[in-house]
Amino acid sequence: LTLEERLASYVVEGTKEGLAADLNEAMNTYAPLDIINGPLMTGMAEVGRLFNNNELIVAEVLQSAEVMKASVSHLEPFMEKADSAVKGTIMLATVKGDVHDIGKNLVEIILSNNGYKIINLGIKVPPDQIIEAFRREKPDAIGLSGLLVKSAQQMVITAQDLKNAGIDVPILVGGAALTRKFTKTRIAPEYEGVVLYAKDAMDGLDIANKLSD
Ligand code: B1M
Repeated sequence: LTLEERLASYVVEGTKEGLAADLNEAMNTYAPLDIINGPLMTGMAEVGRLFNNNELIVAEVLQSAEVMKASVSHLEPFMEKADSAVKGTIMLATVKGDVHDIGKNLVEIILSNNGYKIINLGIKVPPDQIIEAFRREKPDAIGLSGLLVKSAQQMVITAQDLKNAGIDVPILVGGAALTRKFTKTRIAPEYEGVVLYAKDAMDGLDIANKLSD
């Protein structure tokens, strides 16, 4: 197997044996984030495909998730960090009913490495908890992540509840449950603030930077 194939296969097989050495080798050629977005995500897409075909069970997918998390932790110290003043505070949450957090945590790493203070509320976060934390922390924007189809609907509910609570800061939405079609009109036409879709963590950073300019 090539190095790229081996990296993808750690995720698919859910094994960490040899992972650290191969990640180190990959860093001779690739930037840390490109290793995640490239071979590791290829592996995760394959895990999704196998899971969908009932060829993997939840316990096995959890092991794949562990490999992905371990890889991100291993690569994190080598990621570029902007030495800038705090550009703003962003609150992140995986929406109610959804436990997927690898993507959200990657967004946290990228944003915090690039000058944002992040308040990560975790997973399965109901709207009232987001509202409560918003009042306490007063972030400049709220980021919602969701990977399940029903999470897209949960974002609509969350945005409505935020509006009803008088909140109007920008909302950033992302996660595999969404596509470019999830614009403000689709998610929260009546929300007073902007609602923007980010396809990945770097896109999320670009949007945050545009908002803070
Ligand atoms: Co789940 N799962 N899972 N799962 N899981 C999916 C999402 C699924 C597509 C797999 C499949 O069937 N093909 C499917 C959803 C089907 C659907 O709704 N259409 C699914 C299912 C069904 C389920 C369960 C219901 C299974 C069950 O119990 N029967 C269950 C759900 C439990 C729940 O949430 N209530 C479940 C559970 C799990 C595990 C716990 C085993 C594990 C998650 C572990 C964890 O996160 N701690 C897991 C995993 C790992 C996956 C897949 C295989 C991989 C997800 C992942 O981590 N990708 C996933 C299939 C897939 O996506 N290919 C699948 C890597 C991650 C880096 O990407 O999160 O997309 P992602 O983040 C990207 C972008 O989306 C974006 O940036 C990141 C890249 O830079 N992004 C944002 C994400 N959030 C953002 C926020 C932003 C901006 C960008 O701004 C705020």
